[in-house]
Amino acid sequence: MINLFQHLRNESVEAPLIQLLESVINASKEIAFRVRQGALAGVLGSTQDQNIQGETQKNLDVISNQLLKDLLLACPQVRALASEEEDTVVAGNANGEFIIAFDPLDGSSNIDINGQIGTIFSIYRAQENIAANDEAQFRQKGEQQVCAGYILYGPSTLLVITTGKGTHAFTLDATQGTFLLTANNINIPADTKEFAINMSNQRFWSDNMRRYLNDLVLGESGPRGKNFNMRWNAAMVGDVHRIISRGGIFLYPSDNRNPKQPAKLRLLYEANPMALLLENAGGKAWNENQRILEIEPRELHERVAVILGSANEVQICLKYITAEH
Ligand code: AFP
Repeated sequence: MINLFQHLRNESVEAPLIQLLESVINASKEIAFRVRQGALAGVLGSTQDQNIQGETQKNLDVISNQLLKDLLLACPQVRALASEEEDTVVAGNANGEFIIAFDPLDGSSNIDINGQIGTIFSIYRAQENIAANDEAQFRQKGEQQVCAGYILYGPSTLLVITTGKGTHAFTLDATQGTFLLTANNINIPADTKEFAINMSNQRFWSDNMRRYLNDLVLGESGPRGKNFNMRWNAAMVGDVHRIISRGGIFLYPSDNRNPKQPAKLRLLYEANPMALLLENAGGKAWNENQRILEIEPRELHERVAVILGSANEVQICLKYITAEH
Protein backbone atom coordinates (compact mmCIF):
# COMPACT_ATOMS: atom_id res chain seq x y z
CA MET A 1 0.00 0.00 0.00
CA ILE A 2 1.30 3.44 -0.86
CA ASN A 3 1.07 6.28 1.61
CA LEU A 4 -0.62 9.63 1.12
CA PHE A 5 2.47 11.60 0.15
CA GLN A 6 3.66 8.98 -2.37
CA HIS A 7 0.15 9.13 -3.87
CA LEU A 8 0.23 12.93 -4.07
CA ARG A 9 3.65 12.87 -5.76
CA ASN A 10 2.35 10.23 -8.20
CA GLU A 11 -0.52 12.65 -8.99
CA SER A 12 2.13 15.37 -9.65
CA VAL A 13 0.71 17.53 -6.87
CA GLU A 14 2.97 20.57 -6.47
CA ALA A 15 5.41 20.53 -3.55
CA PRO A 16 4.02 23.67 -1.80
CA LEU A 17 0.55 22.09 -1.66
CA ILE A 18 2.03 18.84 -0.30
CA GLN A 19 3.80 20.92 2.36
CA LEU A 20 0.49 22.52 3.33
CA LEU A 21 -1.24 19.13 3.47
CA GLU A 22 1.49 17.86 5.81
CA SER A 23 0.37 20.55 8.30
CA VAL A 24 -3.29 19.52 7.93
CA ILE A 25 -2.40 15.84 8.43
CA ASN A 26 -0.19 16.52 11.47
CA ALA A 27 -2.99 18.54 13.10
CA SER A 28 -5.55 15.81 12.30
CA LYS A 29 -3.38 13.16 13.99
CA GLU A 30 -3.22 15.32 17.11
CA ILE A 31 -7.01 15.74 17.01
CA ALA A 32 -7.54 12.00 16.42
CA PHE A 33 -5.47 11.22 19.52
CA ARG A 34 -7.57 13.56 21.70
CA VAL A 35 -10.84 12.27 20.24
CA ARG A 36 -9.80 8.68 21.05
CA GLN A 37 -8.80 9.70 24.60
CA GLY A 38 -12.20 11.42 25.08
CA ALA A 39 -13.09 11.89 28.73
CA LEU A 40 -9.64 10.68 29.76
CA ALA A 41 -8.11 13.70 28.02
CA GLY A 42 -10.62 16.05 29.66
CA VAL A 43 -11.73 17.29 26.23
CA LEU A 44 -15.47 16.58 26.40
CA GLY A 45 -18.25 18.94 27.37
CA SER A 46 -18.96 22.55 26.43
CA THR A 47 -17.25 25.86 27.05
CA GLN A 48 -19.08 28.98 28.25
CA ASP A 49 -18.51 30.59 24.84
CA GLN A 50 -20.43 30.88 21.59
CA ASN A 51 -18.91 31.11 18.11
CA ILE A 52 -19.96 33.58 15.41
CA GLN A 53 -22.60 31.04 14.35
CA GLY A 54 -24.26 31.50 17.76
CA GLU A 55 -23.41 27.89 18.65
CA THR A 56 -22.03 26.89 22.07
CA GLN A 57 -18.43 25.81 21.54
CA LYS A 58 -17.44 22.36 22.73
CA ASN A 59 -14.04 22.02 24.38
CA LEU A 60 -12.89 19.79 21.53
CA ASP A 61 -14.06 22.38 18.96
CA VAL A 62 -11.76 24.95 20.55
CA ILE A 63 -8.84 22.52 20.99
CA SER A 64 -9.14 21.27 17.38
CA ASN A 65 -9.38 24.80 16.01
CA GLN A 66 -6.28 25.88 17.95
CA LEU A 67 -4.27 22.82 16.83
CA LEU A 68 -5.09 23.52 13.18
CA LYS A 69 -4.38 27.25 13.52
CA ASP A 70 -1.02 26.69 15.25
CA LEU A 71 0.25 24.23 12.64
CA LEU A 72 -1.18 26.06 9.62
CA LEU A 73 0.12 29.49 10.66
CA ALA A 74 3.57 27.90 11.07
CA CYS A 75 3.39 26.64 7.46
CA PRO A 76 5.10 29.02 4.99
CA GLN A 77 2.54 28.08 2.31
CA VAL A 78 -0.49 29.47 4.21
CA ARG A 79 -1.33 33.09 3.25
CA ALA A 80 -4.53 33.06 5.34
CA LEU A 81 -7.01 30.78 7.01
CA ALA A 82 -10.74 30.83 7.80
CA SER A 83 -12.52 28.61 10.30
CA GLU A 84 -16.05 27.93 11.49
CA GLU A 85 -14.71 28.84 14.94
CA GLU A 86 -13.09 32.15 13.89
CA ASP A 87 -15.16 35.31 13.40
CA THR A 88 -13.04 36.41 10.45
CA VAL A 89 -9.96 35.61 8.36
CA VAL A 90 -6.60 35.06 10.10
CA ALA A 91 -3.55 36.25 8.11
CA GLY A 92 -0.67 33.79 7.79
CA ASN A 93 2.55 34.13 5.81
CA ALA A 94 2.70 36.98 3.28
CA ASN A 95 4.42 34.74 0.71
CA GLY A 96 2.12 31.78 1.18
CA GLU A 97 0.70 30.40 -2.07
CA PHE A 98 -2.58 29.11 -0.59
CA ILE A 99 -5.50 29.96 1.64
CA ILE A 100 -7.36 27.30 3.62
CA ALA A 101 -10.84 27.14 5.17
CA PHE A 102 -11.89 24.46 7.61
CA ASP A 103 -14.52 23.21 9.98
CA PRO A 104 -12.19 21.94 12.70
CA LEU A 105 -14.72 19.53 14.14
CA ASP A 106 -17.91 18.93 12.17
CA GLY A 107 -20.66 17.15 14.12
CA SER A 108 -19.96 18.73 17.51
CA SER A 109 -23.25 17.44 18.89
CA ASN A 110 -21.78 13.94 18.49
CA ILE A 111 -18.64 14.57 20.58
CA ASP A 112 -20.11 13.71 23.98
CA ILE A 113 -21.92 10.61 22.66
CA ASN A 114 -18.84 9.08 21.03
CA GLY A 115 -20.42 9.58 17.60
CA GLN A 116 -18.80 10.25 14.23
CA ILE A 117 -17.07 13.64 13.94
CA GLY A 118 -14.54 15.01 11.48
CA THR A 119 -12.39 17.83 10.15
CA ILE A 120 -13.38 19.30 6.76
CA PHE A 121 -10.89 21.42 4.76
CA SER A 122 -10.89 23.42 1.54
CA ILE A 123 -7.82 24.94 -0.15
CA TYR A 124 -7.59 27.72 -2.78
CA ARG A 125 -4.73 29.66 -4.33
CA ALA A 126 -4.13 32.98 -2.57
CA GLN A 127 -5.16 36.03 -4.63
CA GLU A 128 -2.25 38.43 -5.23
CA ASN A 129 -4.19 41.69 -5.44
CA ILE A 130 -6.01 41.24 -2.10
CA ALA A 131 -4.68 41.69 1.45
CA ALA A 132 -4.05 38.38 3.24
CA ASN A 133 -6.61 39.07 5.97
CA ASP A 134 -9.28 40.42 3.61
CA GLU A 135 -12.36 38.16 3.52
CA ALA A 136 -12.38 38.76 -0.25
CA GLN A 137 -9.54 36.21 -0.42
CA PHE A 138 -12.20 33.54 0.18
CA ARG A 139 -14.76 34.91 -2.28
CA GLN A 140 -13.77 32.27 -4.82
CA LYS A 141 -16.24 29.81 -6.33
CA GLY A 142 -15.97 26.23 -5.10
CA GLU A 143 -14.77 25.13 -8.54
CA GLN A 144 -11.60 27.17 -7.84
CA GLN A 145 -10.56 24.83 -5.01
CA VAL A 146 -7.17 23.17 -5.62
CA CYS A 147 -7.81 20.56 -2.94
CA ALA A 148 -10.60 19.49 -0.56
CA GLY A 149 -11.04 16.70 1.93
CA TYR A 150 -12.12 15.49 5.33
CA ILE A 151 -10.63 13.43 8.14
CA LEU A 152 -13.26 11.19 9.75
CA TYR A 153 -12.61 10.27 13.40
CA GLY A 154 -14.45 6.97 13.60
CA PRO A 155 -13.51 3.36 14.43
CA SER A 156 -10.78 4.04 11.84
CA THR A 157 -9.31 7.46 11.21
CA LEU A 158 -9.88 8.07 7.51
CA LEU A 159 -8.79 10.80 5.10
CA VAL A 160 -10.84 11.33 1.94
CA ILE A 161 -9.27 13.84 -0.44
CA THR A 162 -9.34 15.21 -3.99
CA THR A 163 -7.01 17.52 -5.92
CA GLY A 164 -9.36 17.41 -8.89
CA LYS A 165 -8.03 14.07 -10.20
CA GLY A 166 -10.51 11.70 -8.61
CA THR A 167 -11.46 11.13 -4.97
CA HIS A 168 -9.36 8.77 -2.86
CA ALA A 169 -9.53 7.36 0.68
CA PHE A 170 -6.67 6.69 3.09
CA THR A 171 -6.68 4.90 6.43
CA LEU A 172 -4.44 5.98 9.29
CA ASP A 173 -2.05 3.19 10.24
CA ALA A 174 -1.68 4.27 13.86
CA THR A 175 1.34 2.01 14.40
CA GLN A 176 3.31 3.96 11.76
CA GLY A 177 1.41 7.26 11.97
CA THR A 178 0.89 7.25 8.19
CA PHE A 179 -2.22 7.40 6.01
CA LEU A 180 -2.24 4.47 3.57
CA LEU A 181 -4.25 4.39 0.31
CA THR A 182 -7.26 2.10 0.85
CA ALA A 183 -9.67 3.26 -1.90
CA ASN A 184 -8.38 4.72 -5.19
CA ASN A 185 -10.57 6.69 -7.64
CA ILE A 186 -13.85 6.17 -5.79
CA ASN A 187 -16.92 6.06 -8.03
CA ILE A 188 -20.31 6.19 -6.28
CA PRO A 189 -23.43 4.47 -7.74
CA ALA A 190 -25.67 6.81 -9.75
CA ASP A 191 -28.82 5.35 -8.14
CA THR A 192 -29.60 4.68 -4.50
CA LYS A 193 -32.19 3.43 -2.02
CA GLU A 194 -30.84 5.41 0.94
CA PHE A 195 -31.53 9.01 1.94
CA ALA A 196 -30.22 11.21 4.76
CA ILE A 197 -32.23 14.14 6.10
CA ASN A 198 -33.38 15.46 9.48
CA MET A 199 -37.09 14.59 9.12
CA SER A 200 -38.01 16.60 12.24
CA ASN A 201 -37.75 19.76 10.11
CA GLN A 202 -40.42 18.50 7.67
CA ARG A 203 -43.02 21.16 8.56
CA PHE A 204 -40.55 23.92 7.63
CA TRP A 205 -39.78 22.68 4.09
CA SER A 206 -41.29 23.77 0.77
CA ASP A 207 -44.30 21.79 -0.49
CA ASN A 208 -42.22 20.32 -3.32
CA MET A 209 -39.47 19.15 -0.96
CA ARG A 210 -42.13 17.57 1.26
CA ARG A 211 -43.58 15.85 -1.81
CA TYR A 212 -40.15 14.47 -2.75
CA LEU A 213 -39.58 13.05 0.75
CA ASN A 214 -43.14 11.73 0.99
CA ASP A 215 -42.66 9.74 -2.20
CA LEU A 216 -39.42 8.26 -0.82
CA VAL A 217 -41.30 7.17 2.31
CA LEU A 218 -44.18 5.70 0.23
CA GLY A 219 -41.60 3.32 -1.23
CA GLU A 220 -42.79 0.64 -3.68
CA SER A 221 -46.44 1.54 -2.97
CA GLY A 222 -45.80 5.06 -4.26
CA PRO A 223 -44.65 6.70 -7.51
CA ARG A 224 -40.98 5.77 -6.96
CA GLY A 225 -41.85 2.05 -7.11
CA LYS A 226 -39.02 1.03 -4.76
CA ASN A 227 -38.41 1.08 -1.01
CA PHE A 228 -35.91 3.47 0.56
CA ASN A 229 -33.99 3.37 3.85
CA MET A 230 -33.08 6.41 5.95
CA ARG A 231 -29.92 7.34 7.86
CA TRP A 232 -29.04 10.56 9.75
CA ASN A 233 -25.62 10.92 11.48
CA ALA A 234 -26.12 14.57 12.55
CA ALA A 235 -22.58 15.02 11.27
CA MET A 236 -22.31 15.87 7.56
CA VAL A 237 -18.87 14.27 7.47
CA GLY A 238 -20.35 10.92 8.56
CA ASP A 239 -23.31 11.07 6.17
CA VAL A 240 -21.09 12.09 3.26
CA HIS A 241 -18.66 9.28 4.03
CA ARG A 242 -21.50 6.74 3.90
CA ILE A 243 -22.43 8.16 0.47
CA ILE A 244 -18.78 8.07 -0.66
CA SER A 245 -18.72 4.43 0.53
CA ARG A 246 -22.00 3.14 -1.00
CA GLY A 247 -24.02 5.94 -2.60
CA GLY A 248 -27.08 7.75 -1.26
CA ILE A 249 -28.53 11.24 -1.13
CA PHE A 250 -27.93 13.81 1.64
CA LEU A 251 -30.26 16.76 2.03
CA TYR A 252 -30.26 19.82 4.26
CA PRO A 253 -32.91 21.90 2.46
CA SER A 254 -33.75 25.53 3.08
CA ASP A 255 -36.55 25.91 5.61
CA ASN A 256 -38.73 28.67 7.04
CA ARG A 257 -37.86 28.10 10.71
CA ASN A 258 -35.88 31.35 10.86
CA PRO A 259 -36.41 33.80 7.96
CA LYS A 260 -33.01 35.33 8.74
CA GLN A 261 -31.34 31.93 8.31
CA PRO A 262 -33.12 29.92 5.60
CA ALA A 263 -30.31 27.33 5.42
CA LYS A 264 -27.98 25.71 7.95
CA LEU A 265 -24.86 24.35 6.27
CA ARG A 266 -21.91 26.63 5.49
CA LEU A 267 -20.80 27.10 1.90
CA LEU A 268 -17.09 27.71 2.50
CA TYR A 269 -16.09 24.81 4.74
CA GLU A 270 -18.94 22.30 4.44
CA ALA A 271 -20.82 22.49 1.12
CA ASN A 272 -17.96 23.42 -1.24
CA PRO A 273 -15.36 20.84 -0.10
CA MET A 274 -17.97 18.06 0.01
CA ALA A 275 -19.24 19.10 -3.44
CA LEU A 276 -15.73 18.83 -4.93
CA LEU A 277 -15.23 15.39 -3.35
CA LEU A 278 -18.62 14.13 -4.57
CA GLU A 279 -18.23 15.44 -8.13
CA ASN A 280 -14.78 13.84 -8.35
CA ALA A 281 -16.45 10.57 -7.30
CA GLY A 282 -19.13 10.82 -10.03
CA GLY A 283 -21.81 12.38 -7.80
CA LYS A 284 -23.74 15.66 -7.96
CA ALA A 285 -23.94 18.53 -5.46
CA TRP A 286 -26.53 21.33 -5.81
CA ASN A 287 -28.29 23.78 -3.60
CA GLU A 288 -31.94 24.18 -4.66
CA ASN A 289 -31.28 25.83 -7.99
CA GLN A 290 -27.62 25.62 -8.97
CA ARG A 291 -24.46 23.54 -8.79
CA ILE A 292 -22.81 24.31 -5.43
CA LEU A 293 -19.35 24.73 -7.00
CA GLU A 294 -20.67 27.58 -9.18
CA ILE A 295 -22.18 29.62 -6.31
CA GLU A 296 -20.62 33.08 -6.14
CA PRO A 297 -19.68 33.47 -2.42
CA ARG A 298 -20.84 36.68 -0.75
CA GLU A 299 -19.99 36.30 2.96
CA LEU A 300 -17.39 34.23 4.81
CA HIS A 301 -19.87 32.19 6.86
CA GLU A 302 -22.77 32.17 4.43
CA ARG A 303 -25.13 29.23 4.52
CA VAL A 304 -26.64 27.28 1.65
CA ALA A 305 -29.16 24.50 1.09
CA VAL A 306 -27.43 21.23 0.22
CA ILE A 307 -28.62 18.31 -1.93
CA LEU A 308 -25.76 15.95 -2.80
CA GLY A 309 -24.93 12.33 -3.56
CA SER A 310 -25.81 9.76 -6.23
CA ALA A 311 -26.16 11.68 -9.50
CA ASN A 312 -29.47 10.22 -10.74
CA GLU A 313 -31.20 10.60 -7.35
CA VAL A 314 -30.05 14.22 -6.99
CA GLN A 315 -31.45 14.85 -10.48
CA ILE A 316 -34.81 13.32 -9.51
CA CYS A 317 -34.95 15.47 -6.36
CA LEU A 318 -34.18 18.61 -8.38
CA LYS A 319 -37.05 17.80 -10.75
CA TYR A 320 -39.41 17.67 -7.74
CA ILE A 321 -38.30 20.98 -6.27
CA THR A 322 -38.21 22.98 -9.49
CA ALA A 323 -41.35 24.05 -11.44
CA GLU A 324 -40.84 21.06 -13.80
CA HIS A 325 -42.43 18.56 -11.42
P1 AFP B 1 -22.66 20.70 14.61
O1 AFP B 1 -21.21 20.69 14.18
O2 AFP B 1 -23.06 21.98 15.30
O3 AFP B 1 -23.07 19.46 15.36
O4 AFP B 1 -23.53 20.73 13.27
C1 AFP B 1 -23.29 19.71 12.35
C2 AFP B 1 -23.93 20.14 11.04
O5 AFP B 1 -23.42 21.38 10.66
C3 AFP B 1 -23.70 19.08 9.97
O6 AFP B 1 -22.50 18.41 10.12
C4 AFP B 1 -24.90 18.16 10.14
O7 AFP B 1 -25.26 17.50 8.95
C5 AFP B 1 -25.99 19.12 10.59
O8 AFP B 1 -25.34 20.23 11.21
C6 AFP B 1 -26.92 18.49 11.60
O9 AFP B 1 -27.94 19.43 11.81
P2 AFP B 1 -29.16 19.03 12.76
O10 AFP B 1 -28.58 18.97 14.16
O11 AFP B 1 -30.15 20.16 12.57
O12 AFP B 1 -29.70 17.71 12.30
